[in-house]
Amino acid sequence: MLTVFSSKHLLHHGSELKDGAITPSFENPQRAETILARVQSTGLGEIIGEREFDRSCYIAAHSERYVTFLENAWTEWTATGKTHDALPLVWPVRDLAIDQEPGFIDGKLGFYAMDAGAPITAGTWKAVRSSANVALTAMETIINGGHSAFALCRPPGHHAAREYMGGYCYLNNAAIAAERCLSRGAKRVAVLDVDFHHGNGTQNIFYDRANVFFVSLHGDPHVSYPYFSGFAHEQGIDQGTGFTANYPLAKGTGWDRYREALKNALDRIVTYKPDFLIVSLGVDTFEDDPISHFRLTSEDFLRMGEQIASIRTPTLFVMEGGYMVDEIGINAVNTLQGFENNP
Ligand code: SP5
Ligand code: ZN
Repeated sequence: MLTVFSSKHLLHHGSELKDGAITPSFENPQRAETILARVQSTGLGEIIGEREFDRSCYIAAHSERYVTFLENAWTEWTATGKTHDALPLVWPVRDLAIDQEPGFIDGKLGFYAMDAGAPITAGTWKAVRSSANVALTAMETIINGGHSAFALCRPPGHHAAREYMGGYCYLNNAAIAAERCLSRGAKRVAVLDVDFHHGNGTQNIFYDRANVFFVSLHGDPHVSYPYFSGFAHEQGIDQGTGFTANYPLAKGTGWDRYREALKNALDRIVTYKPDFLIVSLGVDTFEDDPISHFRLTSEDFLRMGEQIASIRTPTLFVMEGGYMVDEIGINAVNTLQGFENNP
């Protein structure tokens, strides 16, 4: 399988608000480097760099003003004299002014963020852009006839909505790739999100759409981040009704229960008959992940890949979360090898 990778991800490394303290983010550069090393040591396939894409590709999935914010945020932040990471402080919840962009960076950060888990640093925009370009480059190879590809994206994307960042995510790489293949002639695309956390951003972007079927398996939001989305009753709206499917799974879910939910999700995707499948590949479902509570083993990721391959659809894997750095490479590449091994 072809891998697309950009070392520009190294430009992004920051902190997050976690358990009441600002600490180094779990989402660190070592993650992508470990996955890359595993791609190399297993001989998964060719590794290529990313191409440049026009900003209009990002605006297909995000608002223009949000992309402008991401482009300028670090400059606006440092113009106030600060040199440390930018994190939001105040949010427009419920009865507050939710539609009016503030004129000052401190307000903008809260306006365009769902949490204090997506720091803006000096290199963030360059890395974020390269991550989206990695997904677009990999998507392009599939549009041009490839059966599968791996976009080794960092930072991840699935918590990023049309107009906000959060959960280590800024641009939604999977959503940007989905919009790209639709604009290149695809009629229907399915996004299967297997990250431990609900892909609230991808759901937000496609919630009222029938040409993107979004399916997510994740920790039950009653007890797991992002807490405010991913419930089973969220199934889409207007024309998109029935084209979002959520499988919240209990704390401690292991392979037996996971496999059943995945089978059900894949059956629904087959019925939808997508031209392309995009897998938001988070491996934070691993038993030793430091911020999650499913119980998948490294072996289980092989089976997950095999199961995904069984639907015989051109597939783009987009890297999302996974924080057990020692094992993240094995688990991500096991999924890809499982996919390739399924005859
Ligand atoms: C892409 C992705 O996987 N983003 C995840 C963002 C999760 N951020 C909040 C995590 C809070 C976990 N708190 C549990 C701490 C256990 N010590
Ligand atoms: Zn996650």
